[in-house]
Amino acid sequence: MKLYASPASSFARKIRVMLIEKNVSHEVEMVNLWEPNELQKVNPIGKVPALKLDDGRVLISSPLIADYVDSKYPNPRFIPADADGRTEVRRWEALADGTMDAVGTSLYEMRFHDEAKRSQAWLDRQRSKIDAGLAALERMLGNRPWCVGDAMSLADIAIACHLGFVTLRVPHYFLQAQYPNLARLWKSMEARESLKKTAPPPG
Ligand SMILES: N[C@@H](CCC(=O)N[C@@H](CS)C(=O)NCC(=O)O)C(=O)O
Repeated sequence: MKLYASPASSFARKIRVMLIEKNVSHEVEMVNLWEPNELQKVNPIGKVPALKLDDGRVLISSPLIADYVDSKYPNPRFIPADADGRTEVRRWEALADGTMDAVGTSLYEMRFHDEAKRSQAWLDRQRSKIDAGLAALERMLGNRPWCVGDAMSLADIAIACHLGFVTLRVPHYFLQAQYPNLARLWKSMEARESLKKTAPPPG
């Protein structure tokens, strides 16, 4: 099983963290997304993460890959087996991923357009999604230690990975005093070995 990832991708980091936490043997191929690379041979849309299975099939999109990893290696489970628990974890993950999509969309606008050509209206639109997404997650978490139930789930993993990226690349989007509940969760998650081993590189 080979995971295509990039060092900074928080979507790929979700899967890397799961595999480490579950102690599943795997290979990681780090791809430079901005140079010609092998990724398009396995994923036509050229995004990480992509997981090449031993039978040659390739899974793309972190929620699908997370689903595969969690059902194939259920010890420990990060997505509950029961329908309600599963939906709840997926609900959090969708909001965390969607908020991160808006971060990525903003960064691509800044990367591919000189300042004069950037659409401020587009950036403002994305920023309002980011602010609203973080505010909703902050409210949902309240003072509980975990997003769902009484143990770590994919919801906590997704939030920690995305906040790690935001804190490094656009720290002014996530002012910790503004989001104390998320900051507490993020700090406790960052102390785990799996998060330490997958930290995005600075810069
Ligand atoms: N919804 C996808 C998002 C994946 C994604 O946006 N990956 C980014 C890196 S964080 C990527 O590969 N971007 C390269 C590109 O868009 O060309 C998932 O959950 O896997």
